[in-house]
Amino acid sequence: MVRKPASTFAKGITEAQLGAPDYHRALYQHSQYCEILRSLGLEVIVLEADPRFPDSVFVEDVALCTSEGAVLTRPGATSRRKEVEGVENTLRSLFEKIERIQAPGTLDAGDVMMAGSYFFIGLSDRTNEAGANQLADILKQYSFSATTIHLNNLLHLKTGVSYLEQDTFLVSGEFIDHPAFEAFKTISVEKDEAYAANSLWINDTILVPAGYPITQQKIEEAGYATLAVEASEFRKMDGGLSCLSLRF
Ligand code: CIR
Repeated sequence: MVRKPASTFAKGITEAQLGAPDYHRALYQHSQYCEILRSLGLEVIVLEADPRFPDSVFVEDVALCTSEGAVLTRPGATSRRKEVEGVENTLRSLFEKIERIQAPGTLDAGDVMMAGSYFFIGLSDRTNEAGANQLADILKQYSFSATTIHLNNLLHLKTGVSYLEQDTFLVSGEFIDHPAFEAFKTISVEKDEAYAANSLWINDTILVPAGYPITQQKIEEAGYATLAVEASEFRKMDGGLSCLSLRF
């Protein structure tokens, strides 16, 4: 599930200092992203843009979809809190079980990394302990395991870590040699290419943001097929490839 970029996209939250995004280029990159998902065998549900919420294209943050049920989040940024309403009806038509993170908990699902039946939940400026604990309890009811992991510098856990299936994590910055991932194989991302740490496994192909050749090559050398995907306008607003979709 994706949501089209809003005309107000450039008014969203960002610390990237890369200048304002070009809305028309963002629309184009978003439609290309959807095409790539379709070409890899996914059905794509496209929600209409909502100009009241500049960050609403980053739909990953407002819900967590699992094989057992979906969880509506309570985003940490108050300007994003009502984005949840925009996905709720569609998720209710798709999932029998829907849970919700409750105040005082906050949680952005960009902080949640699924690795099989195991979930890592990042504690960040957006996700607090109450939110993470509520999610861990819900996941345990679903018979999944969950553990929390503290973030020092990153916006979201998935800004710095991606699970590439096959017991392999792509890791950058503070997550290189992090004990949480010591039981897994890891591919490390160099500092200059940190944005590519948010790469996305889709049906055995890894989508890597375009312009990060060293990371793309490392992923290929580990035996994966890759596709480079243009995401420059989303990067300007601190979003990566995973942030643009809810996958289930
Ligand atoms: C925000 O600051 O919330 C958005 N501008 C970017 C959200 C990116 N989402 C993600 O990493 N999952």
